[in-house]
Amino acid sequence: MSEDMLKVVVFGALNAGKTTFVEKLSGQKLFLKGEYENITTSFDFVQMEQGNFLIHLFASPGHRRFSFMWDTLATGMDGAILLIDSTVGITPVDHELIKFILNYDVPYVIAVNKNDICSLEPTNVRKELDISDEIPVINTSAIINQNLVNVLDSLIQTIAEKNIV
Ligand SMILES: Nc1nc2c(ncn2[C@@H]2O[C@H](COP(=O)(O)OP(=O)(O)OP(=O)(O)O)[C@@H](O)[C@H]2O)c(=O)[nH]1
Ligand SMILES: [Mg+2]
Repeated sequence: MSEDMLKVVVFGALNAGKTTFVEKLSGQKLFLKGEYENITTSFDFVQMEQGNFLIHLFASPGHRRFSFMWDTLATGMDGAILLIDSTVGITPVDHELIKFILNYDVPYVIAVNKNDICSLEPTNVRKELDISDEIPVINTSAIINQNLVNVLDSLIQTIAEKNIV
């Protein structure tokens, strides 16, 4: 990790809200948006400042057809955000993505998105995904920018703690 730059990647199943998350959190419209019928067919990237850090914020394509890109995006990441679509619930893809992130051994947080129309209890999410109490699980709504900055701040804090010990 360079001193003040963090690479953060948002993962999540198809349609979970990753592109919306990146745009609302950063307050930027993506300059390059590879989309076909609203499905991301490339990856999303913005650069933003948060606290003392310059964040290189990426989001992966959710469609399984583009899963070959996940490893490329994950290379060199300092932390990950797993976005879950609360209107769909926890799916096999979410289980797969947790395993994928764990394999990279980086701090991660879980955002349970679309909280404006549906919500899942964080305790149940933890139980279903079989993750420890230390992993932050935060209800978000990307569309109304609810709790997005809290997700990023929790991740930054977890990354900072990991690098102290
Ligand atoms: N109600 C609601 N809709 C949302 C929210 N976030 C995203 N959406 C909607 O969900 C749909 C998918 O959003 P995207 O941001 O394109 O999802 P994505 O995860 O980037 O999709 P892929 O990259 O194709 O996997 C769009 O219609 C968004 O407007 C949210 O928090 N609440
Ligand atoms: Mg997308």
